[in-house]
Amino acid sequence: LVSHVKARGKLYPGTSISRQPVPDDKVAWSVPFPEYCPPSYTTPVVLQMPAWADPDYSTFANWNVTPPKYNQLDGSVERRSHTGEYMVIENIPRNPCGRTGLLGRGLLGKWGPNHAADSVVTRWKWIDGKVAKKDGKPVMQFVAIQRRDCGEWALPGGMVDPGEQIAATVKREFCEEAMNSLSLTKDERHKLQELISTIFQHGEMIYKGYVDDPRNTDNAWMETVAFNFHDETNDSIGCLPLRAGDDAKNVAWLDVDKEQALYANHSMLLQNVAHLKQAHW
Ligand code: RP5
Ligand code: MG
Ligand code: MG
Repeated sequence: LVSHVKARGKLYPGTSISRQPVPDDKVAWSVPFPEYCPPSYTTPVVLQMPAWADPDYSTFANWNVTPPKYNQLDGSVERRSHTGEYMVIENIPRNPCGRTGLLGRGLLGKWGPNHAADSVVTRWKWIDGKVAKKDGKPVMQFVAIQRRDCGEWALPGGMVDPGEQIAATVKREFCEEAMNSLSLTKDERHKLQELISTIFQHGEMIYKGYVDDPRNTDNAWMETVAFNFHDETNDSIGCLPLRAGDDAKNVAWLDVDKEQALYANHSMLLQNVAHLKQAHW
């Protein structure tokens, strides 16, 4: 596993809580770190136990709550990790990527892996009837959304609902965030879903695993499966009418380039796509 960096950011997102600093060489659990005594934080929303969150069975009020079935498919909730079996110590899972400087679940609802799916929707960049080139390589563009929570540009993506097929999550989240499907009438949404289903038929999985998400903690973390949907001729995906919606405040075609700052480890996902298509990076 690649060491996480954004999951060790000083301030926990949306709070004034500071993580205990974890130096690069102390991230791995196997390295002794006797001074390690991080603060604990779980957002009040999660503690109120909405449908998407696990109980906080570590408190006295919930002492008799049975812990989730870790490393298993727990009813319709996927608690297995893409990274393999994770450690569970006294019913609390341990981040497979190492220390983050914070205990608890932070903003995440589930103990252990919180599963998401992302889409990398791409086309070639055309200028005056030709594909633009940089350093001799064709330049790609991808659909980016600007996240409402932190203002960073990111891939369209979101949480897998219990029992939901990942392919369905990818399409649903793209429609919600990049096409504002939630504001459409039922009929319009149906039409859009049909269109998206044909256009998104041939996706290529380009990543499956841990996400270096700023919301991660020692006991809860993001994982994703990401698919690339590429429009070779700029006549299907390439001309979809984009409109930001739900947790996205902006949507745009951005150039695929290593200088483009993106949320979490989304830049690494794009790098995979650029490599696959032998495009400029
Ligand atoms: C990232 O958070 C994933 O890669 C995905 O893009 C996103 C899912 O969370 P929300 O967009 O629902 O906040 O870790
Ligand atoms: Mg969403
Ligand atoms: Mg999202």
